[in-house]
Amino acid sequence: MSDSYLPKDFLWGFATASYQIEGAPHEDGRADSIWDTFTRIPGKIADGSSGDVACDSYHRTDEDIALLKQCGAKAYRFSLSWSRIIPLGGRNDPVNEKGIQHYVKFVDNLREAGIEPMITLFHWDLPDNLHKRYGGMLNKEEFVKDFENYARVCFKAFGDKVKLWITFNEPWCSSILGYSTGLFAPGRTSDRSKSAEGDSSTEPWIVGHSLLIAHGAAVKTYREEFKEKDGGIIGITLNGDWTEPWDPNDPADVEACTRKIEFAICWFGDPVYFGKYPDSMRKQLGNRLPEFTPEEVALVKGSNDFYGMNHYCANYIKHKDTEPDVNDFVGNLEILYHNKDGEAIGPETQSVWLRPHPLGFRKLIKWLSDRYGGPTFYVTENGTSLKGENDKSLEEILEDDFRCEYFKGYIGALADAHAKDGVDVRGYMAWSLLDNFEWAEGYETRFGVTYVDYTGGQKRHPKKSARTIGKIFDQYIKKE
Ligand code: PNW
Repeated sequence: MSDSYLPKDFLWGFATASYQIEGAPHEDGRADSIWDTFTRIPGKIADGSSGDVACDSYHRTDEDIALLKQCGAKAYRFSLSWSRIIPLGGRNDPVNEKGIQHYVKFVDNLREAGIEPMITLFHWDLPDNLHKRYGGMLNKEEFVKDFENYARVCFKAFGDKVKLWITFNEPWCSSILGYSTGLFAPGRTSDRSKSAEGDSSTEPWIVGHSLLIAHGAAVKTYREEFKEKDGGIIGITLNGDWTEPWDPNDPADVEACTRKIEFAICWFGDPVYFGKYPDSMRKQLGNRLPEFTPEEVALVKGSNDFYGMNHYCANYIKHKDTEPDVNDFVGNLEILYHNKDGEAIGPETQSVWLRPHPLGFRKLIKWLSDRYGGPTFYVTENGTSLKGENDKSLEEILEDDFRCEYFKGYIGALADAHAKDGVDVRGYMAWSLLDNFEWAEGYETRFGVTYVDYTGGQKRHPKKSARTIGKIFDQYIKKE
């Protein structure tokens, strides 16, 4: 048994996102989000599916809460569908009372079950109308005002019951996957160069900037109008992998490791903690990376009450000697799954990008803690898919030892980071409570601790990992 531990009031549970689980896209006044329209474009989703039904969680809130209780979860992180709350999205558009009531009831039921709600305001499902009306996240002036208005509507409706708020989930994904590779909605790529579609050499950086300013504006609103009365905390959730050098004896690879983290995480982390973009990004991107005005610095710098950390895996990094491509967004380097000696960073999973490497979790959270002056962390996502899980029999799927081992490794690494490295971490949400709509991969990739039978009426079957996570936390959380 390890002598590491997690603090007494440690809050652990599971995470999901509205578009990935809810279904019911046209019920009670909800309008399209960019993911509804994106999934209708042939070829965008691996299995041609959409979130139209997903886990049917819109109709099964009681079942989902029962699952959380069964697992022993103390908290649940979920996102609100902006399109249910303000279907047309904008500050002058009507608020949909039915959408609000759905979530009020859900939050009440969670709390009655003794489960602490953690709300993400934006997990990628922008009201489609805002994208069509003015270009959505590309249009900073309009987007910031509309997001701030939406956030205020949510704080007003749920602020007395919800104490943990996240503005944006993984702005890197919205910016890069939505506006550079085009793998995610709204799917702008400009086929990697300038065209009528857009300009992937500038758009992702503009979108990232809009998201940061919108985050800052929503936090300001919360602090000025709600914090004193409601007493909650608010932050942004950033994703990012740990990096190890391809050749540890090559200083250029070692340097490239830091640069990779700066491009992936510090792109958003540095503005939030320091009020500026990393020098490595400015150097490579020049004036394609927007500048912060003094007013924007004031909004964004210091805007996190806590750091929301999504983390899944690690990579090996090899520097490049060539000039960076105009569409490069990683920091002019190669991301590899094997090092110079042919050693794998971790086992394969169903997700090409995901190779588990628990020690990298400990290293990254300590690295971030050092860089940002020891902030409070909530791990807002961590989990894994499992190679070939979809092709197995139900009995085999429910014995998900690979996932159990993943959680043992990662939660142990987190306890080490806390107990041995002094990292201030207060919570952990596993991704995910349920198998769900895995974006461009459709339903073929499963991250749930609960199997969802998509052809059998969305019936839920808890896997072994659903019972294991609580036991792991039991070992680590201090009793007094
Ligand atoms: C996160 N990548 O997304 C999201 O927050 C979840 O909605 C998602 O289901 C989960 O991780 C599992 O994928 C990511 O390509 C999607 O590096 C893609 C990447 C990273 C995170």
